[in-house]
Amino acid sequence: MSDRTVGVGMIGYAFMGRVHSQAWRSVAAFFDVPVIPRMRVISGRSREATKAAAEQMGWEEAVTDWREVIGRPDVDIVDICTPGDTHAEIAIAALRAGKHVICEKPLANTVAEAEAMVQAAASATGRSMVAFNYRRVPAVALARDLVAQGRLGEIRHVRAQYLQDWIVDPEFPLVWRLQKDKAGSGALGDIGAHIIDAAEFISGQLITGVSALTETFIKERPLSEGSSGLAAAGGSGRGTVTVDDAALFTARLSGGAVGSFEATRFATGRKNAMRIELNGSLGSLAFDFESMNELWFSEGGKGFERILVTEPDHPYVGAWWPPGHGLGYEHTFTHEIRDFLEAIGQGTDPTPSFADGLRVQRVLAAVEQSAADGSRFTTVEDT
Ligand code: 4PW
Repeated sequence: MSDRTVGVGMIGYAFMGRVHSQAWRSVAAFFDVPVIPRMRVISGRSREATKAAAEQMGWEEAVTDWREVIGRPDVDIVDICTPGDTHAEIAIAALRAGKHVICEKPLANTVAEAEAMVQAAASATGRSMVAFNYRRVPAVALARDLVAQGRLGEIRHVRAQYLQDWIVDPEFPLVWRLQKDKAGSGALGDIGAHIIDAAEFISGQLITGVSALTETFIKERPLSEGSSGLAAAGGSGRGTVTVDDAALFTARLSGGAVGSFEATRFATGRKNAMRIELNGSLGSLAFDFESMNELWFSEGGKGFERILVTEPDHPYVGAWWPPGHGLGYEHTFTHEIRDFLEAIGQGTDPTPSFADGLRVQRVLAAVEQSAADGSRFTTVEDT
């Protein structure tokens, strides 16, 4: 076996586990990565279901205790795809065991947990990364490049929305994403975290303070009997929704820009509209994930024009198909794993780091605090 092989163990195998598995499976077939992942083992609570998932997704073994994954000498990388309430415990244990760790977003359910994860990462030999996959949409990476090149000039406005509608039906069950003890928050942490990260990533500015409001439209839902992806079946009995359905806030950013942010699962007809627009003194750009191969760009006083982000010299694109053939949601995870393996191979720290994850967590906390205080402007800790 090649000495470039690294063993991977994944905790959790649902929606994010499936898409991460696809990335682990395909990355070395398309990118020239310095280390080659071997999909050793996954862990989940039900023996039968985990075994079936392992077979279907290409993992060699299945276990029912995540500690077993972390204890294995043939596992070098631990991939955390569980709900947020378990991230801190698993990540800290894996880092202490000398593993490299990639962890789904948001990094944790609270700022305190995220701080403990950052501390563990700082004293670890393994590398760590938080999985904000939308940074690896080619159009998003191109947007950041255009801003960094100064093509937009001084950034004045950041306008970001993440719009979904999968829980509009009041009879949609109370899945874990609607429970505060499991998910930390609702639309805010699940999808708001993505636009916070994307806004800071593209603009190069940090959110320093926010004024927010949140709303829970449907207070009670049927208990959940089973879920897959974002779909679920309801059982008998009802339970209380303990998270926000929608979160809106205005923000100030470190470079002088002002921002507006909206994260909701009640935007009927919008399925996964992760949108961001930046307006600068020289130009503007706009992106919508529902048309993820396009970036709209304006400069020289002209209106917006479309850039089809499928050229081989666009970020990540050269590894895939001929111009115009387009990429999808799953490719963003392959790109993320590619960058993670690249950093491991080169002995550098991947981004976004756990510290970047903590930053987002602090913005989420400021949003919740501001909303609880009647939208009072709230400074983001440490900016
Ligand atoms: O990270 C996000 C999820 O938790 C995703 O990219 C989309 O929104 C799909 O599910 C949720």
